[in-house]
Formats: sequence, structure tokens, C-alpha cells
Amino acid sequence: MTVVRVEQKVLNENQRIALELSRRFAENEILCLNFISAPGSGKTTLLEGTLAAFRPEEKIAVLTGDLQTENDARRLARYGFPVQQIVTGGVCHLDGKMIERALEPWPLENIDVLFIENVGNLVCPSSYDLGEEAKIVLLSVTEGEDKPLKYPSIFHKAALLILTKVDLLPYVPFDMEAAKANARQVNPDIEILEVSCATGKGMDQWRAWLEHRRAQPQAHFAVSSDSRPH
Ligand SMILES: Nc1nc2c(ncn2[C@@H]2O[C@H](COP(=O)(O)OP(=O)(O)O)[C@@H](O)[C@H]2O)c(=O)[nH]1
Ligand SMILES: [Mg+2]
Repeated sequence: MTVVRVEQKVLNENQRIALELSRRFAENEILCLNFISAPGSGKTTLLEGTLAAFRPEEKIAVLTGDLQTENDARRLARYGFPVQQIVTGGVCHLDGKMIERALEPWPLENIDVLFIENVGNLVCPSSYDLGEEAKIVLLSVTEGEDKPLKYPSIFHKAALLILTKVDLLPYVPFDMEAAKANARQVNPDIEILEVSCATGKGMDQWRAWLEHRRAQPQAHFAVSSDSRPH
């Protein structure tokens, strides 16, 4: 019982910080997107493909979280936009405090789109809002179509599901229609895209989704009411 109470308190404190972050994002007209998936689903690769398509003068910034190493930040920094690695030192998710601290050196008026690559984990990051406009969940075709049912929380909260590595479909027994039906079972409103960074399939649709979201006025972030300790 004590453990549950402590975790709830940590989450409430995180929600307070997330609301403040979201207020600052809205004030500075920043579109902030929080990418969540299991390790290896293709978050960094998708972000690399995404950054490569922006003009150099665009105001894009990236925060990327990992338990250890700065590998992802090194990969992403090649595209010329500001990138910062958040090494959590073993913590399985990013939280609002980490984002606040990472943003300190960056003038927010110089950012139009902030991508956050969360720590590779399908469970913990879904409980920690970061003030983002939307969560995006990635599921690669090598992971199995049952994952939305096994890990419903993130599929429930995400605005967009990106099914990645679709170039591998001929080689793996992945039922695409079942995967989509499972995702819609936990979240009837979820948008779904199929993407391969290897072949470029679906990248135009992904960019169109992004530009559409950029064109929308930033809705003030609503703290999820069903945040629960994991
Ligand atoms: N075949 C294939 N492999 C991919 C694709 N996207 C990523 N990968 C590979 O999947 C592995 C993990 O990708 P990464 O972007 O590091 O995943 P992350 O841990 O979610 O950031 C790497 O070896 C990538 O080259 C894809 O579209 N097709
Ligand atoms: Mg990565």
C-alpha cells in the first residue's frame, strides 16, 4: 500500500510539471511529439528520416532518452538540428523534470517542433506525460500483432500508431489487419500509418500527418486522468 501511495504522489508531481511544460509549449507555439515504443522498433531511424527531409532553416529540436549511451543523439545530430541525449541512468521512462532540465539551455522561441524519443519501453513511458501535444506509438512488424492488447495503456493514449518495418512483411508472420483491429479495440480514435524507413514506403503519409498537426493551433494539453502507477 505504501509503495502505491508514493508512486501516485510522484505521478501527481509529474502531471503538475507536464501541465507547466504544455503551457510553455502552447505559449511558444511549439508542436511537441512524444515517441514511445519497445527498444528497436525504429524510433531513431524514423526520426533520422524525418529530420533529413526538413529544410536547414526550420526550427526543429530533438530530445532522446536512453538508459545508457549517447548513441542515438550522435545519430540524430548529423542532420544539423539541436539534439540532446537524456541519459536516465537506469530509469525506464522520461519524466517532466528531465524535459524541463534539458530545455533550460534552449530558447523556446527558436523551436517550432520538438521531437521527444522516449526510453525504449512499451509500459512505463505511457504513465509520464511530458507536456506533449500527442504521443506516437511505434510497433514494428517483428513484434507481433497482439501487442496493443498486451500493452493497452500506450495504445489507448497515443494519437497515432506507426506500424514500422513493413518491408519485412514478406518474411514475418504478422497479421496487419489484426494488428490494426487490436489497436482500434483499445483506442477507436487512433490514427494508423504503415511505414518502412528501409524503402521509404509510407514516409510521405507520415510527413503529411506531421504537417497537418503543425498547421493546427496547439490545443492546450489535457493531463490524462487515468495515469496510474505502473
Ligand atoms: N528492415 C528494417 N529495419 C529497420 C527499419 N527501421 C529501423 N530498422 C532497424 O531496426 C533497428 C532498430 O532501429 P532503431 O531506430 O535504433 O530503434 P529504436 O530503438 O526504436 O530507436 C536498427 O537496426 C534499424 O536499422 C525499417 O523500416 N526496416
Ligand atoms: Mg533509439
